[in-house]
Amino acid sequence: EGVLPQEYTIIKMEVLKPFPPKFEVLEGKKVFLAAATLRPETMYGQTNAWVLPDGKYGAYEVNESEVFVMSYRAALNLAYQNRSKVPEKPTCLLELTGRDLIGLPLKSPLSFNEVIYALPMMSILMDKGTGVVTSVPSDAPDDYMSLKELKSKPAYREKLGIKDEWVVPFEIVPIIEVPVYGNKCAEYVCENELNIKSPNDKDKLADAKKRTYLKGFTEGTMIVGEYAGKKVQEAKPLIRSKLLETGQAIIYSE
Ligand code: A2H
Repeated sequence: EGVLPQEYTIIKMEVLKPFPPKFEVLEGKKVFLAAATLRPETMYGQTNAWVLPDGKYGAYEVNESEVFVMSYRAALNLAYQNRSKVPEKPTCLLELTGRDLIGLPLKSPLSFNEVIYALPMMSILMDKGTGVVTSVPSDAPDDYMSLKELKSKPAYREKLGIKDEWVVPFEIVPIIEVPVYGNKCAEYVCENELNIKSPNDKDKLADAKKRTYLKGFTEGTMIVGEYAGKKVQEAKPLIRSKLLETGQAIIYSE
């Protein structure tokens, strides 16, 4: 943990109707999985969302019509952040586990995939961000390795109750060009540089994250979207502001 607060962007991933039976009390509301990211400029490349199967989540009413699904800790933090516009005592309308979220169809801001699904990731920390992570396998090593594992192991999918159509059709979407690493920077670093075999290889993944994060941010160029051709450094604040202004995201710090 650093000394300075980390400034995240919470991406509002809308849960599509019809809701599952368990969500009955949320009928008539707009429900979002609230995913915390440091890379809002990568949202074009989303292929799914990640949740921790055994993680505890809640559906928190943040205003008259909107509900955010996230950890209790994140709901409390948000309530004390004025810029978030979340009331000081967020009401939990429904207690959930990650398992209840797996398979939910989502519509997420900027994503080229119009519908994506919530899937399990075992390395999610419930005491960081919201406990919900948006998956961008082109640029995030964790996302790349976890999606690869699910895609390549039908028996593992079946064990977890994951339907093929939530996983199999989703390919890496190139969104940023990085010198040497190319436009699937996470794949390049995981396969060619570090030869990572499993999403549980924490040490190597930490190294992969450092490499892709630094190089992607300092040397990357957007190849898609409104700011195609611009450096990631320039595009990031512009894309973030737009997501915030259009109500598709909110600021979150911890
Ligand atoms: B990032 P830091 Cl494209 N548990 O978003 C595990 N990981 C979490 C999390 C949690 N509770 N909450 C957020 N994260 C992930 C995009 C992305 C991210 C890309 C590339 C790198 C990257 C798409 N996933 O992060 O420990 C989220 O993944 C690598 C640094 O606070 C979030 O940003 O520095 C990042 O970790 C926050 O990590």
